[in-house]
Order: sequence, then C-alpha cells, then structure tokens
Amino acid sequence: MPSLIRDLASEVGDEHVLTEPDMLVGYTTDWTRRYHGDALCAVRPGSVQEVTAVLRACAAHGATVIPQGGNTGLVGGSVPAKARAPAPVPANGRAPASVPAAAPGPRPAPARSLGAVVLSTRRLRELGPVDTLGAQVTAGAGVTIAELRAHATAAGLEYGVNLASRDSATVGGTIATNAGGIVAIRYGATRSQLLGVEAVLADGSVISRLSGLAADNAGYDLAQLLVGSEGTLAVITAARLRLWPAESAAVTLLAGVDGIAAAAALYAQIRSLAPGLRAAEYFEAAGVELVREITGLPAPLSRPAPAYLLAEISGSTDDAERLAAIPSLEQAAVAVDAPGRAALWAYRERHTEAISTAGIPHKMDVAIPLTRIAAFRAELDEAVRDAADGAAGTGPSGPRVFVFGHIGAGNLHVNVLGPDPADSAVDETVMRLAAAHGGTISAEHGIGRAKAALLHLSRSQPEIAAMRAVKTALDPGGLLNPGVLLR
Ligand code: FAD
Ligand code: 2HG
Ligand code: ZN
Repeated sequence: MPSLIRDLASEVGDEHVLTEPDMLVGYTTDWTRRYHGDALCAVRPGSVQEVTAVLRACAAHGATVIPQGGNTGLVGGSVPAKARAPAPVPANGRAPASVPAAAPGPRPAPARSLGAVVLSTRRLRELGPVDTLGAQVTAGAGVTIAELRAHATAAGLEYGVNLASRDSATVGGTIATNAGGIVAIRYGATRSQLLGVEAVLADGSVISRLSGLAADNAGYDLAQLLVGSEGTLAVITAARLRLWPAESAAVTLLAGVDGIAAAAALYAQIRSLAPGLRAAEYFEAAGVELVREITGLPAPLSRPAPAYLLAEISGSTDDAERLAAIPSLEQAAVAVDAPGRAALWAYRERHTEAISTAGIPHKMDVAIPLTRIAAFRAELDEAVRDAADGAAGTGPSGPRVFVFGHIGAGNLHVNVLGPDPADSAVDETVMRLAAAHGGTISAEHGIGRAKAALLHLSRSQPEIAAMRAVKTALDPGGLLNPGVLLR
C-alpha cells in the first residue's frame, strides 16, 4: 500500500493524495450518510493525463477505483463499500453452499484485493468559452452545474439541467447518473445535453470526442454509452454540452390540490394551456410541514392543502393571469419576479435538506406512468407501514413517509424516516410496488450500491447480460466501481 501511495503522489503531487482518516471521511461517506465505506486514499488528479496515470497505478497495484464528483449522489455509488475481511478458505477447498447462483452473462474478474481509491474529479475544472454560434460549450468533469449554468447565462444561453444540488453536483457526475432535475420536462435529462465526452477507460486509454458535431453517425455512440454508467465503464474528464436560448421571463405557480390525481390533472391542463412549460413538481403537506419546521418559512398559501403542484412556464404577466384564472384552481400563489419565484421554489427544493436534517432517510426514486400514479400513491402508505412494522428504529407512531418529485416525468421521490438505515425492507417494498404499477426503480438517481440487487425489477435478464458484457469488454479487470449498478 505505501508503494501505491508513493506512485500516486509522484503522479499528482503529495498534496493531492489524502490518506488521513479525518481528511478521507468526506470522500468515503455519501450525502445521505447511509452509505460509507473504506478507502486507501482519495486522489485528486488535475488533468486527463493524471487520470490515466492514476488508473494505471491502481491497476498495477491491484486497487479498485471509485470515481467521485460532487458526492451528492443518493444511491451510494460515489463512495466505496466497506472493506471486507478475506473470506476463510473452506477445509474442503470448495465454495460454501450458500453462494448464490451466478446471474447470466460474462462477469468481470473478481474484485481486487488491495482496497479502494476514491478518484475525485473536482480539480478538472476547465470551462471553455461559450460557442454562441453552435450554442455549445466544453466543460471539465469537475465543473459544478451552478458554475456551468452561470457561464451559459452570461452568454445569453441556458444549460438545460438544473437541480437543488447544483452548487456541488458536477458535469461528470450528472452525466454518469443521467441526472434529470427540475427542467427535464423542457430540455430532457442530461443525456439530451451531451454532444460528446472525453473519458479515460480502465486500461488508461483516452477516448475524446469534443468537436461538438451535432450530426455524427460514425459508429457506436460511446458518449451516450457512458451516460448513466455510474463510474463503472470509464472516468469522464470533460464533456461537450448543448446550450439552449435563454428564456426571458418565467411565471411560477404554486397550487394547493387534493392529492396526486388532482395534481396530475392540473399538470395536464397547464401543459395544454402553456406550451412553454418548464417544470411541474409535486409535494405534500407532510413535506411542507417539515420544510417549515426546519427552515422557519411561512405557510405557502392562506390555507394548508393536502398536496401541492408547482408549475413554471416561460411567459409574462399576461400568462400569469391566464394561469391564475384556471377554473379548477381553488387556491394558488403566482410569482413573476425572481425573488417571488425563488420563495415558492423553496418549499419544493428544500425537501431533501429538511428530511436529511430530521434523520437518515430511505430514499426511493421511482417513476410510474401518469395513468397509474394515483393507484401507486393510494397503496404506498400501507405497504410502507407493513414493511417497517417491527423494523429496528421504527417508533410506535410508525414510519414517516414523504412523497415529492417531478410529476411531469411521473417521477416520485419516496423518502421514509424511521426504520434503521441498514434495514432495506421498506426500500424493496416501494420498488416492488413501483414495478407492479409498470414503473421503474430508478427515474433519475441511478442504481448505485443501493439498488444493484433489484436491477432485475426494471431490466430483463438479457438486458442485464448485455450490460455485463459491455462492462467486461471495457473493464475486464473489474477496476472501476465494483458492486455499483451490477453486483
Ligand atoms: P457523485 O455523487 O460524485 O457520483 C455519482 C455517480 O457518478 C457515482 O456512481 C460516481 O462513481 C459517478 N461519477 C461521478 N463523477 C464521475 C466521472 N467524472 N466519471 C465517471 N463517473 C463519475 N438528481 C437528479 O437527477 N435530479 C435532481 O433533481 C436531484 N436533486 C438533488 C438534490 C439534492 C439536495 C441532492 C443532495 C441530490 C440531488 N440529486 C438529484 C442527486 C445528485 O445530485 C445527482 O445524482 C448528481 O448527478 C450527482 O452528481 P455528483 O457530481 O455529485 O456525482
Ligand atoms: C429532488 O428532486 C432530488 O429534489 C432529491 O432528486 C430527491 O431527496 C430526494 O429523494
Ligand atoms: Zn429529483
């Protein structure tokens, strides 16, 4: 191990190889505090050449590599697993009977034994000039989404991804997870913003397609292959990204509704009235109460409602008046200026922070077809109660369930407080319920370590076998993020 540290330090400089436990903890614990593991060190390369050197050194020493950007991921994919003591060799030399049957498809070589190295991309911060003619820009993997958005805005354009973690989440991390966020119904998820990437493969070779050609059909689209790959196929070092014309004005509407069916119906109504719909978000009374308790915000509307729809359209005061006149609106607040809009957004955007302040949540990120979303919601509370019943940590009043999300995409974030973070019965129940309603177990956060065992709920065996074949072809030694996405 000391020789690995020496080799890494000689490539990136002593100050960029962190080994002290108190320095490492921020790299080995995820944002939720539910996932934490062990690392030999965290290394912070400052160029694509240094990333190559780090991967080659780790491979040579038999260490694995965990790519990490802003470490805001919510599925345990950005941090290493706990180091395991080596398994005892059975006396008869055969595998113990409890070893599960192998899933179909080729598998990468067994995980290496030395331990994990966290590769932080946060020093890859180069942000190129905006090409206003082509409406595109090249950004280093470690540039944050807030920096990228500000850079685009300064050139009169908009980057089409926005999310509450914008100050820390990075270009590389959002590509690796195909992050969605609050304007995905307008511009698509991160996948739709990507024109090309530069990335280092497990063998240290560099693939680079940063020309920005919007029309380029020469073979497999390797950039798109890396979208949603969660650090298992390559380390992304830079990306060429599409930008959009900035929208001059926006109107935000917060409406109180009876429940999710009413929210979905109101969303559809607004969509037909306002072609410039930018966002359609859902949350409920329990979440608003907690957000207010943690932040001290006033009540959002004059009367509390069971649930809320927050919609944003590109438009002006006239559009605001048209929206406010929708007959089914019982009570609503409308804002056209930036501070007023931010005040309404706070009730939605501060959910994650408020829930995390109250405890370590179980986070599920499902999407359900809009036609089934009310049926899913109707069954959810009882299913969670049953699954949490008797679990360590669940108090006599039962689990606390918070449901919010991007209703325009059918994407609901189900957060549950109460059951011990190590108990996954609630997580599995919610994901199975989503699958039973024709939904997916991961709408936008990815699979990570949290859901790798349940990937089969959303992908068929042939699909998982094909994914394993891709992983084996690109990373035959199992260097990159073992245990994430594919068990
Ligand atoms: P990390 O957390 O560091 O890593 C995430 C995954 O990507 C890991 O598997 C990691 O190994 C891999 N990875 C990171 N960088 C690279 C790289 N350069 N090359 C290869 N692999 C890499 N997500 C949404 O989709 N929509 C939301 O609205 C949203 N809101 C959020 C709000 C809050 C308050 C928080 C805390 C999180 C939110 N997230 C949301 C989740 C998270 O911000 C996203 O998943 C984001 O894309 C993660 O980016 P990151 O840079 O922090 O990546
Ligand atoms: C959001 O939409 C994020 O706010 C985070 O995706 C969701 O905290 C969560 O579960
Ligand atoms: Zn979300």
